[in-house]
Amino acid sequence: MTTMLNWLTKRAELSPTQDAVVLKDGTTYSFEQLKNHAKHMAKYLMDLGVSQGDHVAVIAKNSYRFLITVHALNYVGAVSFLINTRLTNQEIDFQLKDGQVKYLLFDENLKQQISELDHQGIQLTNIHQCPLEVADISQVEDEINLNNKSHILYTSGTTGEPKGVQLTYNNHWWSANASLLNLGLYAYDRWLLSLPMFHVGGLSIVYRSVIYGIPIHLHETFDVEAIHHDLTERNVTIVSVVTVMLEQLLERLGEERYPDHFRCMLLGGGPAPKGLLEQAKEKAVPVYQSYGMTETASQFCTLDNANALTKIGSAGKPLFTNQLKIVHNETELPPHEVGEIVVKGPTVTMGYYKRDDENDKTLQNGWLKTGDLGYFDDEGFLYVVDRRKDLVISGGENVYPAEIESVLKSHPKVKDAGVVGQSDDKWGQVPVAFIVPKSSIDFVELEEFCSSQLAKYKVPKGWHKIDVLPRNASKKLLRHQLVKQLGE
Ligand code: S0N
Ligand code: AMP
Ligand code: MG
Ligand code: MG
Ligand code: MG
Repeated sequence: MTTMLNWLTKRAELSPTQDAVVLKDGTTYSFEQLKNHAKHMAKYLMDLGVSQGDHVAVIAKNSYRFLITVHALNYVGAVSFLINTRLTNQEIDFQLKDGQVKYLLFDENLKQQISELDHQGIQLTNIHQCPLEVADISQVEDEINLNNKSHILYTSGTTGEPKGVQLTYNNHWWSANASLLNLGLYAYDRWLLSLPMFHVGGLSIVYRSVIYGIPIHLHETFDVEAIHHDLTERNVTIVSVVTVMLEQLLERLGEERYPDHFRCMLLGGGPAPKGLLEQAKEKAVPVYQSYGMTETASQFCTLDNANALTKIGSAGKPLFTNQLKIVHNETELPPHEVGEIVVKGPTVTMGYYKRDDENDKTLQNGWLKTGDLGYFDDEGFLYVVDRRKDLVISGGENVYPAEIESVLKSHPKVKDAGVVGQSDDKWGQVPVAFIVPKSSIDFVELEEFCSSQLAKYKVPKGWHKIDVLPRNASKKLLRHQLVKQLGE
């Protein structure tokens, strides 16, 4: 068992007056203030009965309160389920049940939606109503056990059923340190957080901030103008983005240039078109392309800026703590041969919650089979060529065709359905559906049917009628043939 002081406690001891957070309106909170707020919230939650190891869901958009909540739950020692606010109630209900959640903490602004959830047996708490002062917080535990679970974050699965990725403090600790050993640290660093904190891309910035002792510029929404302002006027040095954000920021930048102290645009969550990376290069924007996933607690490989020009399209090398191999038929492949990306290291998940079969298949001797395909070049730089089975990424959000197909097939007028990704100028890719109807069918009706059950970004954006879906002898859907029909 390895214990440490809670990272926020330690940070507040080392740098109490340093800014922990800068909000869009300029309000700042120091690490000492953030610690006190988080401890008060922890005490309040403990008084409600929340205990160490309890499963606690949080449904919130980015805000200072959400940040406090993340730290408060660490002080309690609870296992936090950070839930994507774009999901429908049906999708959220699944996670609450599957995760055996006992408490649900929610954002004031989402009150209406929360009231419609199936929250039987789950205690609800409005995070904006937790008092942040006065209580005696001396009893709040300051030590963390690095082997304990801190989060369970759901990702959809190839079979259509979402599964919870279990992350420990150890995973976050090593992730923050692996990033540090690659990007380095300056006393004046400031990390802009506009990615949602319910995904690991946003969450990992929360931990980097307390471990490194640098401020987060916390944005509640993706507001291009406000981010541009922070990058050009407020001394931000690093920002994490997905492709669609990079695209919009470059457009806003126009002929301007970011100041010299802006040193890293960390790009993750999916592939980026070469043209966009070249455009960034022309504008002298220091893009660091990365490869990572929820299962690796954020970036696993990152292309440093020194190689950004010569290795365009590569996701770099595995970070210091990490090992990666390319495998086919249990054999490790030499450079330039494409195979499955298999990863090992202290940031890799211990497995999916309650999915023993899946864990036996994907996690062996610490090596995680990602399902993604890639190759190394002669110098050990990784190129990701295809994503885990059929995954469509729309604006950094994952869309699994199987999940949408199972909803479509449950509609009484649908005999069979196939979903694939189609290139999209704005989102990178969007899902489109091929439908074999049972009887005469109206796509508007199907669209509404999907919207009632699936997050908006998962609802097909294109619809095609088809007589029969291409399947192989064992009835497996041949999605690449559908993709061909789209002329992709
Ligand atoms: C791109 C975002 C910000 C777009 O959201 P925006 O502009 O706020 O949209 P809204 O105003 O809410 O809605 C407008 C309309 O757009 C639709 N919509 C919104 N998002 C999408 C989407 N993704 N796809 C399709 N449609 C979308 C809305 O439904 C609405 O529609 P209408 O008008 O019809 O009602 C937002 O999508 C966003 O935040 N995306 C990023 C999500 C994310 O965090 N992805 C990363 C996940 N991966 C990881 O966390 C692991 C990798 C990682 O750790 C990492 C990632 C990036 C950078 C660094 C790292 C790292 O390793 O550290
Ligand atoms: P998530 O857990 O939601 O971040 O999804 C992770 C998945 O995104 C990975 O398994 C990959 O399929 C995909 N992905 C991440 N980084 C890249 C990249 N650089 N290029 C292509 N796909 C990526
Ligand atoms: Mg709803
Ligand atoms: Mg918007
Ligand atoms: Mg995702």
